Amino acid sequence: MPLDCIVIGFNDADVGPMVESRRRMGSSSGAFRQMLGSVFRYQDRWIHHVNLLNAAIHQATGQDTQLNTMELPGLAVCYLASYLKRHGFEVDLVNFFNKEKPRLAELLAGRPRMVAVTTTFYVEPDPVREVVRFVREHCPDTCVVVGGPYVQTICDSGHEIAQDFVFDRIGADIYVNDAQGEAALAALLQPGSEAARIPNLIIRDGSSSGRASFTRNPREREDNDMDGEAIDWELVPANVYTPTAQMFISRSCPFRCSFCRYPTLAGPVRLASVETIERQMKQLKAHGVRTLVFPDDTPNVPVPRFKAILKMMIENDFGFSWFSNLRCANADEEVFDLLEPSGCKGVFLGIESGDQTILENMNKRATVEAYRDGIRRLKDSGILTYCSFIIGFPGETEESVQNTIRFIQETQPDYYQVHLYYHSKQVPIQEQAGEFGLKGSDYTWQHATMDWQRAADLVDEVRDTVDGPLLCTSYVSSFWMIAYLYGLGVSSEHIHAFVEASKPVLMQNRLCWEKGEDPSVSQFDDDMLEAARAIAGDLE
Ligand code: B12
Ligand code: SF4
Repeated sequence: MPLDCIVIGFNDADVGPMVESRRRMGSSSGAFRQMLGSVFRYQDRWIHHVNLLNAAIHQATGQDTQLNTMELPGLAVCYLASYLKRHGFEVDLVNFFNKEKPRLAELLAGRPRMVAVTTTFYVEPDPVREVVRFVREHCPDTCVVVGGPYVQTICDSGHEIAQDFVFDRIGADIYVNDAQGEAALAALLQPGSEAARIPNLIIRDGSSSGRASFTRNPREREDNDMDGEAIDWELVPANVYTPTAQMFISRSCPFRCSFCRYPTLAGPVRLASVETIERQMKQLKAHGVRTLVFPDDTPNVPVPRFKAILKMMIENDFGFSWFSNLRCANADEEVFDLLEPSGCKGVFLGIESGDQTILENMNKRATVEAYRDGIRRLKDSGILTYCSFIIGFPGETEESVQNTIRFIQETQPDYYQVHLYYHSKQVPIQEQAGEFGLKGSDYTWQHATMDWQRAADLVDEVRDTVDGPLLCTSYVSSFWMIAYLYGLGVSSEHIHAFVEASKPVLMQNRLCWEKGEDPSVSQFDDDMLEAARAIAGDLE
């Protein structure tokens, strides 16, 4: 019997073309400046932070480690595979496309009825296109369905003509436009199903006058049950999620930060019950998982539920080490007391600014004081603190940036990242564009008190000035890299030493940009080689 469906996870495309396309935008956009703070240049190639570690380990020991943060189990593939299997379908999954191409080719040789391609982490069509092409090459007749956040982003942002252009480029048969989409996928797989009757589908009709055309079925937001449809880890091969698993314990976010679109895209807040989470943790524990990552944006809200989860983890004595986002302004003494005993090792704090007025403009519903207390309490408990900051939000001034610098210096988190404000016209602050004199979008904007060029210079100033906390790359979050390496048995000290040794390589980007030269490191310094050797030792 052929498989009903293969679910395909992330394709980690070469970051080089994206850097170069941003470079071509030149000084008309902050996109390239932003990128210079996110990637490393090594032997004339642009690479992500974790690939810098691979390169350093190779230089230090000769080993070819191929570490990759995106190897962590993709929640979308695990969720979709579990959902479809629970609904009676024969399904297999490929978590990380790059490493599993030979196995995928074998699976495709069995002529599956359908292939579902996830798009969680893409911001451009080409990596999805590559996956679709691979599928078509190996199994031309199968129905290729693409869904997930990138499809939703395309549908949310462009005119239909622009959307059709991207869909045509990707080359799938059907797209699912929904924050969830699993019910649509299951409906499509039902014998005798009629695609035209399933909500949220965008179906390729064919091409006329050189242009592909698509039919859009009516929109109807899915609202699948967080408990009834929680991942059944028995239905996912254990090698995908050991030794480090990710767990999503809620959907959407109860806040409305004025720079963020996530709550609108994700819909109403839905929470998994503590019993469901406990059941899943028992499964994960039984299969040898030691480290957990919760990618939920606000796992600690509502606070009573979060406490109940932490107490449940302590009572079960799971012994997991775990990492997550945390809104530390929404934690009381009891939460701080429960974190360490429940196994919390590190938290990502979206602080965004050390200036109260900017926090209010952002509608963060947090005070600088609460942030200070929160970081202090976390540090007292020995929990790794990783803080993220935005420079250039509407209302930002020279003085508010100095407040942010002062905040980082005084609170001394372990790690921090700082990035240039990115303005999507779909976020709530756009409604106040007149009030703030806000014009432009993406990385090219200006408002009454700053423009992107000055903000980009100030991002550099923060990086130059801050002393103590370790600088991480912005966006391609090094926090997940830290959790991933920790899960593989690398000590916190060795990760720290590697990140510290990375800073001069990252700073090279800017020095060379200022001189109009291409940066390139080909020989690492002694600190980097020592850090790489230590990590290689931990991995053995
Ligand atoms: C954790 C996370 C990360 C981690 C990933 C760690 C890992 N290895 O998994 C890190 C920090 C590394 C990361 C990096 C990036 N991330 Co990120 N990340 C997230 C986060 C918080 C959670 C993702 C997740 O696991 N969700 C849980 C799963 C279950 O949800 P899901 O993937 O949406 O899948 C559901 C549905 O969409 C659907 N579905 C998914 N695929 C398909 C396919 C089909 C056919 C169907 C029918 C349905 C379907 O099924 C699932 C169940 O309902 C999201 C925000 C969020 N809250 O979701 C951002 C998010 C996915 N990231 C985003 C971005 C932009 C990035 C970066 C590109 C940032 C950057 N500029 O570099 C990088 C990309 C990585 C790379 N190397 O290039 C964007 C994506 C926007 C988009 N695609 O349009 C998001 C949505 C945040 C945002 N609002 O901007 N990220
Ligand atoms: S930034 Fe985080 S807390 Fe704020 S609305 Fe977005 S997801 Fe919620």
